[in-house]
Amino acid sequence: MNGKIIKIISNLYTVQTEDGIFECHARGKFRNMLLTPLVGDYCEIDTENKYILDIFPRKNELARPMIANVDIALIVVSVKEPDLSLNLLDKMISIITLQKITPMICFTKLDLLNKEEKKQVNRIEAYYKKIGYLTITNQKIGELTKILKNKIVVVTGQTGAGKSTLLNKLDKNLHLKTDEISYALGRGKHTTRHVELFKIKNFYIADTPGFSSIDFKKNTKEEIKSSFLEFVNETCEFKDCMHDKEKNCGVKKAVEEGKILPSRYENYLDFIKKV
Ligand SMILES: Nc1nc2c(ncn2[C@@H]2O[C@H](COP(=O)(O)OP(=O)(O)OP(=O)(O)O)[C@@H](O)[C@H]2O)c(=O)[nH]1
Ligand SMILES: [Mg+2]
Ligand SMILES: [Zn+2]
Repeated sequence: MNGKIIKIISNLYTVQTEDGIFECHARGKFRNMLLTPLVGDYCEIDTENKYILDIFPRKNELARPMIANVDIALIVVSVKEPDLSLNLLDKMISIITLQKITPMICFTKLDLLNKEEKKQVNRIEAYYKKIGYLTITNQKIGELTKILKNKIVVVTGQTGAGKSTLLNKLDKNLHLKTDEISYALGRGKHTTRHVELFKIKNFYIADTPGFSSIDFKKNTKEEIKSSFLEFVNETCEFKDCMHDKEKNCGVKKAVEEGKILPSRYENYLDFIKKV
């Protein structure tokens, strides 16, 4: 029978199939093949002896958290407490894009803003939507549920952004712990926290511990350039233009004309200077 691994605790694999849930062990063959079954893996199981027999090829795999076959990474971004950081948002979008996973942005805590600040956030959201990203706020749970239909979703974002709160809103029965500031310290205490895909309605979703900062790993300047969706449409004099010091750069022109959000361009320059 075929199924999906939804939870792993030490060497016990929880597999969801059409006929319900099976707790399975993996065969030694996976150790020999240097293949570690991951949460999100599609597999074939022996339901009688409760063994995983085979793992099907993955479309992608994420290292943090360890999870395979992710359709959407839902980036949870608070607009206050912690304050909105477009630098962190743009970095997460790029990192996720470069892992061949579709990013989606979910703004939270808009209720903490005054009218003027809210308008500003709406303008920012409209920009990201216009250039082609999926965006939502945590006040639109019905709409979010529709977008996530049949998807495997990983929730990611800064500590305290409201990830667990969002999952609890999506499913009233989850009762995930919220406000655990201790994750920010990350000193071993939570490092063994297991990954689990929760089945909510018709989609699967994994909560993850937040972080205070993240960084590009092994990515080149060119890759980072390619992950800025809206830059690709602009024409520059030089085909390999890095949109930095070059003359006749279409991206810089688009920034000056107000077509590209200045923070997107500044963050891009910041990222390529640091790799
Ligand atoms: N006002 C307001 N508070 C919120 C909102 N969403 C979450 N919070 C609060 O923000 C705090 C942090 O929320 P969590 O859901 O624990 O945040 P998290 O992203 O899971 O944090 P970590 O697990 O530490 O990474 C909690 O006190 C929540 O009640 C929101 O939309 N508005
Ligand atoms: Mg949390
Ligand atoms: Zn250019």
